[in-house]
Amino acid sequence: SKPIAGVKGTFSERTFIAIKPDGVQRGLVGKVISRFEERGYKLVGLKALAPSKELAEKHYDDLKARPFFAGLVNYMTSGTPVIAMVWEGKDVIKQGRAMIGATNPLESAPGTIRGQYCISVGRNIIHGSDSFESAEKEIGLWFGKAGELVEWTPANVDWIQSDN
Ligand code: IDP
Ligand code: MG
Repeated sequence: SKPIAGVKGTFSERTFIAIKPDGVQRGLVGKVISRFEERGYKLVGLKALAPSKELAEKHYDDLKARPFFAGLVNYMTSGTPVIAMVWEGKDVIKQGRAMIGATNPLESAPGTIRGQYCISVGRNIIHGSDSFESAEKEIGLWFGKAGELVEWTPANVDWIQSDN
């Protein structure tokens, strides 16, 4: 069966995108979803959850030695939900990162999600997987249970996908 993050470089490639608690509190969920929808990406998984400390720590495991790690985990586990999503489509991992913008919103290009909606690295409203390997890990972590992702074909698929 295909990898949980789809097949890299094809229309089945998948990425993990999460709207962080500040994005939810600030009412930006719809705007973020619209950007991915309007680009032509397909939503295959979506849920609201207040992540446990264990989940937040596993998600950011690569940053555990950084001085901001404890604050980052507290921010993610505030009790406000995170909106966890899986988006699918060609080059969605790299394009998703480009749409999100630089980690520090003050360095994010205007017009990117962070460049439009935030000004603090510690309140940068959104997460996106940074590589195929990260997407596999993160989708597995947040959508590990069978049946949480949906295989479907948008009615407008031929108006979005073409190999020529
Ligand atoms: P990314 O979210 O753009 O992939 P990472 O370097 O993976 O950036 O960092 C993960 C998250 O940790 C950032 O999105 C941000 O919320 C937080 N973070 C990163 N650097 C800092 C910092 O210097 N101070 C506070 N929080 C930070
Ligand atoms: Mg990262």
